[in-house]
Parts: sequence; C-alpha cells; structure tokens
Amino acid sequence: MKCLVVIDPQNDFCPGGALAVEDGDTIMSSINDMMSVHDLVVLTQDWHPTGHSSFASSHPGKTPLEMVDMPYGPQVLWPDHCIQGSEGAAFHADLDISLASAIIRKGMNPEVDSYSAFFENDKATQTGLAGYLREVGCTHLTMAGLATDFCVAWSAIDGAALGFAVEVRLASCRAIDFNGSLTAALEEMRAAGVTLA
Ligand code: VGL
Ligand code: ZN
Repeated sequence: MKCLVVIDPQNDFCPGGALAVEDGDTIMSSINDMMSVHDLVVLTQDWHPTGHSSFASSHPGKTPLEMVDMPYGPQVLWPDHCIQGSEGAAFHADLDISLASAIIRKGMNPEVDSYSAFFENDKATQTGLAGYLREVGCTHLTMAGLATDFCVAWSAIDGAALGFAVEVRLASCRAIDFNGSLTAALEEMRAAGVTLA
C-alpha cells in the first residue's frame, strides 16, 4: 500500500510568504496529479505557536539563518512563520486537500522545532505518523513538498530509518538551499536509502 506524504505545502513557504521558497507554489498541481495514483494521502502542516523557539525573534540579537544551540542540538533560526491559524500557515489554494485522509501538525511544542513528519528535532518525540501508517498497512511512501533540504529531507530519512520504502519526487519539491544545505540533504537522503526520483 502506497501513501503520498505531502510536506508543508503552505502559504508561508511560497512566494510572498514569511519563509518563501523560490517557486514553492509551482509544485501544487503536480502534487494534485499524484494523489489519485496513491492509496492514501497525508499532509503535514508546520504549525507554530507565537514566540516559537525556532524563530530568530525569540532570541535577542539573532537574525534568521543564524544558528543557536538548543538542549536537543544545533538549530537554525527562522523568520516567524506558520503561526497557528494564520493565513501563512494555511495550505496553498492550488493544492487539492479533499483527498487527504490525515493532516499531521508539527512544531507545536514551543521549545522544540519539528522538521520531520515523524519526529520532533529532539529525534525522540514522535508525531504518531509512523503508527498511523503502519496501522493502515502502508509500506511505501512517496514524498513531495517544501522544503527539499529541511522538512522533506528529514521526513524521508526518518521514514527510511523506520522501515518504510521512501521515494522523494524532486520535481515536486523546492529547496531553501542556503550554505550548501540542498547538496548535503540530497547526499544524506541517498545514504539513508531514500530513492530520489
Ligand atoms: C521548514 C524551516 C522551518 C520546512 C519548516 O518546511 O522545510 N523549514 N520550518
Ligand atoms: Zn517551521
């Protein structure tokens, strides 16, 4: 059984959004086309409270894309984005969400960021997605969405480590790509056994 996992297809990661990814909006129609050839569609939604610890604005003197050391390890700081209930956190209007059977919200713990669809960035706290997919009998995951080098890559790597067969559709992903993050993420996904298509 095959599940399409669509990572963070939200306004704030599209042009005009708070953490805009170049051409992020252009992937929605190809993602819609993939839905009908999967048994199940799951969406993730970055869903932060105001003042989240991954926001540079929560760290006096820091600016976006600087690093800080969190109790769980190094963390990139971001502009305020995907605030719970905001228009920026909403799914992009071009995405057909009618076929989604589940929406996994993540990044809700004020103290811990959550790139992956499976684990918070402490690599220990689970979102529940793995259990859901196993209970419904999913073995194969196709992933697409935003951003390739952060939430897509971390989700794909965790999915593979959890025993799912994971394929990332790069044509339906877009990257933030700073400081070589895209090249590194592609390498890490390959090393983790993720199929890059
Ligand atoms: C993401 C940075 C912060 C992503 C989410 O969806 O890739 N990146 N929050
Ligand atoms: Zn976020």
